[in-house]
Amino acid sequence: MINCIVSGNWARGNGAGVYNKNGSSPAITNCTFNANKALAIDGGGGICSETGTGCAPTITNCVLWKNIDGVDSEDESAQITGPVNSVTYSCIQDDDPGDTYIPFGGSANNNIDDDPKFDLYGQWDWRMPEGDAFSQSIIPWGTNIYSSSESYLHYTI
Ligand SMILES: [Ca+2]
Ligand SMILES: [Ca+2]
Repeated sequence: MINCIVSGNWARGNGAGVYNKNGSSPAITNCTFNANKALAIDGGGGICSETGTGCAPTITNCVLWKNIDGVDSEDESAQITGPVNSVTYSCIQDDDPGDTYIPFGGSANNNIDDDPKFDLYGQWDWRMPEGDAFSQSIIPWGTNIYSSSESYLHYTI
């Protein structure tokens, strides 16, 4: 799954954006998950992977922001829950964005938890401010075969 925006989905249970079951272990790269809602508590509004069946997604260079689970929770488990292979070069919202705790290995995995500051949030536009240090900090220039400096200067996808 490459260069996708996943937004505005709703699930009665787990995994509103992506729900991995039965060992599904996709590579999810250059994707933005925003405003997906799973009603289950800690149900992974953005990405949920079933426990105990070998699911292990590899999540790279993704933004997971303002996904919701349970009763309007926007914590870490609302963004990604369940087993993963790895989460790297990504922005993941948690209870305290911008503090020293950063989900999924933090800075050692090149993850951040800062507000991506979508330019026109709520207007189906996920661009980030031009030249913002944020976008440059999570996008691995020169090592990401799916991106070019031209198209990724302004877009998270
Ligand atoms: Ca939660
Ligand atoms: Ca934090």
